Amino acid sequence: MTPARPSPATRTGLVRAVAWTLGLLLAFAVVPAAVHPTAARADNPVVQHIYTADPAPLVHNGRVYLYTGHDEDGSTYFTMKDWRVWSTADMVNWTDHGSPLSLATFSWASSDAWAGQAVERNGRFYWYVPVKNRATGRMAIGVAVADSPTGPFRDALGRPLVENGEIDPTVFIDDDGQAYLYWGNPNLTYVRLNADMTSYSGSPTRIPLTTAGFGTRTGDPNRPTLYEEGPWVYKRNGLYYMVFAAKCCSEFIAYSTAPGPTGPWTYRGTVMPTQGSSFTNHPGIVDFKGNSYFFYHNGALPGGGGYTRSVAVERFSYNADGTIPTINMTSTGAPQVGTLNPYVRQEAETIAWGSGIETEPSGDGGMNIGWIENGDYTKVKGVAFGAGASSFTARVASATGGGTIEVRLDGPSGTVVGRCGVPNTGGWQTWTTVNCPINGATGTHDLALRFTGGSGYLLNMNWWQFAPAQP
Ligand code: FUB
Repeated sequence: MTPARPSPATRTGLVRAVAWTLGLLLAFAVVPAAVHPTAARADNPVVQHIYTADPAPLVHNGRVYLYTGHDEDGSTYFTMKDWRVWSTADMVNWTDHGSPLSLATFSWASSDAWAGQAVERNGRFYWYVPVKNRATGRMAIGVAVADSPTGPFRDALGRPLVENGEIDPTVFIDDDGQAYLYWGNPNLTYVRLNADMTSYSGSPTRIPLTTAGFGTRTGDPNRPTLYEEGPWVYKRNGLYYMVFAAKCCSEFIAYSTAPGPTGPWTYRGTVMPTQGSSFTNHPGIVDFKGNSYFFYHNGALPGGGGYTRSVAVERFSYNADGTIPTINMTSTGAPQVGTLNPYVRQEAETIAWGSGIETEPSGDGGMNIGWIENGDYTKVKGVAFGAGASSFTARVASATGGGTIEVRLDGPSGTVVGRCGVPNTGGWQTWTTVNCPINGATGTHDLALRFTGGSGYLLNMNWWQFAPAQP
């Protein structure tokens, strides 16, 4: 790292516009948070420092892992080179796990890191993704494997798992252990995966796209049903659900159900209407800590649109008969489940809302936040200080004059409860620990870490932790 840090491509425009937008959001968010400090709500979209797309959530060991694509800044096509992983324990504070899978993982892939899904089986994690096969010029489905939900992932086969020129794999493992891979646009195909999850038995089979099964599309004689792409298959109370992006364009989210994993499918209607400034959408559904969550994407961030998308989430409840209610996009998102513990180490890249920051792999372990300038901040929600905190510790680095971390309650304009100075440490990855006293942090509050100093980049942060007033 050099002292004069080049701006990453992701920084231009997006973060400044996010800061501008946040001013509007705060007008609505700050007052309710002060009145109901424990009823924290997430801000959609889930991630603010890069564009994300094609969400695929996975529940594992008390966390939701969210696998996404990554739209490049200023993109004018689905110019996607890598995938990203995020996770949360409370649905509002999301940890950035970086990019453990990219086109480079697949030596045979040339482009198009599009919509995939990761599943766990026997302690291993299998991530199915569509990419373009350099040799054939066609879209194919690759599979990567890892021993952890955050990777690193490696190409399991060194070649495509299946290839028919189509995209958007979803994987479902039935109660009897039989796994199914579904994918397709314009067709919808499935194949039975073997227990190794990297090979299959039998031939890929087309699911009949009937109007009874997938609804009626008008105006396109080549595509008589609503099915477009992005299938998401799961089972609930003995009923099989296929949620998918419908019609084009713009897409909405629809679903069908079946008595078995291979059908016959019956069209059930709309999950999410066409909304949100992106002509595509993509579903992902999980149950977590007693609630159901619907993930999708839109163009909600500044500069956002059909090729610069952002993943968002809503909580929902199934109707008594198992049907899915209509879910609308919101900017508030899902309520927080539980609180964040400030007395254990928290990653700096665990963020409910960030303004101006970027992330990068850290030489100190995990990821760190960086490219921080005067006025930038991160916010986490629902921090349970209890009887009170006495001090704040942060792991920091700076190749310049450093800056100050303002520790604020309730938001970036909220009460300052502490200030921590950060010196020049000799490099952006030369890490030291700073500590400062805290006064007035009691109860449960949102917490903002606001960075101040001169011009240019101030500091990097890897983690932070408070000490309780009475341990
Ligand atoms: O993100 C690239 C493509 O756009 C996905 O594969 C489709 O589902 C659509 O979201």
